[in-house]
Amino acid sequence: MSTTGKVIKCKAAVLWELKKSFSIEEVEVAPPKTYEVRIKMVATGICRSDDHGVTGSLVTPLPVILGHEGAGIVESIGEGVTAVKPGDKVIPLFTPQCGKCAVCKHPEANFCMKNDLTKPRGTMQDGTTRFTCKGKPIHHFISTSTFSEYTVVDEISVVKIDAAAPLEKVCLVGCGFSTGFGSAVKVAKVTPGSTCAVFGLGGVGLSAVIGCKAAGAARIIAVDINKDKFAKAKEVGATECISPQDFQKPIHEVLKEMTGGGVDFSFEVIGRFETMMEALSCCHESYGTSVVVGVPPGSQNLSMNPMLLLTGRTWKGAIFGGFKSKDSIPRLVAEVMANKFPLDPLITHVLPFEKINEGFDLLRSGKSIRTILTF
Ligand code: PAD
Ligand code: ZN
Ligand code: ZN
Repeated sequence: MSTTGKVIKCKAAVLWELKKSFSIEEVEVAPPKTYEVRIKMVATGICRSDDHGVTGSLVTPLPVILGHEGAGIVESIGEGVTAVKPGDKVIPLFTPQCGKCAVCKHPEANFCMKNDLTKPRGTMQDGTTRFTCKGKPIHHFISTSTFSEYTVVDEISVVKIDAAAPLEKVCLVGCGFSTGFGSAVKVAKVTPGSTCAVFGLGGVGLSAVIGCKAAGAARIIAVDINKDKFAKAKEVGATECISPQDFQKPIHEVLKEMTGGGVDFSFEVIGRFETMMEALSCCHESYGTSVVVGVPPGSQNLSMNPMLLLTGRTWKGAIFGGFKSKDSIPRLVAEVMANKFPLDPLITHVLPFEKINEGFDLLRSGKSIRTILTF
């Protein structure tokens, strides 16, 4: 029996309060309105940014259905939708691409002004939610909410991908892989023969390593305090792995000594002020570029000495690896399917959706890279 136009009752992981476990609840998912799309989720990754939503360091209205690294199949579409149709395989976009705003029209920029990240309302573009649980409206999370059997997104926040794409794998293109990879190839524009340092070897950091390698870096120095991550880092392209805890002196000094003055490109893929400063300081004072990828704790400031920049360093940051989401995801999915990049090493665990809390425990204990939840 068709569900088109009807409310769907299904399971979703609801976060009622900060720092609590997810509750698997029966939720009602309203049909998509004009220019909206309802998706049956097939797989979703667990990204550290979801955990930032749980701890409150990424501010988002509660109660909420988190999750933003998913892939699924269109169940139904609202009026006026032309970009996708029922049955299409799709990836929801936590950074939309409206195609009309100043950012979308800019040839390089990607952080569409219709995003729900900087001033999150936790709603659809029209300001309302499509989720209800126990009679209460439940908020959306950065226009995606993939921790639900069904979700509704705006047409500007979804893109069609290849019908043959393995969704339980390419869901990572929806965030972690593209963010890390793009930070190297698109944001830093890593050059052949260069030396890179990547701080933080989670799913996003390892994807930055993959990007550095794809761009032809000669040395890729991977930095993490959890040495269990080193084998995987080497597998995807790191040439050396170091832990700051093995040295008396600050790690930027160690890196400068290792590289004769500093690396060409550095990446902070953790989300801590200390490591952002270490990553900036370890790049060469005259020509180094450092990219902030990790999401810092909300509404706090970092003080730095501008001399670090005055001598020639470049300090940048980007959401989603600087990629325009709609334009880039279908191509990245095709490249993954052509085995251009090693995505499999990033997936350490696959769990049924109901075991979401177990998946978060694996992330918090440093035992997983990416856990994929399947529906
Ligand atoms: P993760 O938690 O899987 O990986 C973080 C890694 O950092 C782990 O391996 C830790 O052991 C390591 N680490 C922690 N503290 C230190 C330290 N002091 N020194 C060295 N290493 C340390 O996270 P992830 O890979 O899913 O995400 C990484 C960050 O990127 C996180 O802050 C997330 O919110 C952010 C992110 N940003 C975007 C974006 O668009 N900019 C997208 C997705 C994720
Ligand atoms: Zn993410
Ligand atoms: Zn836009």
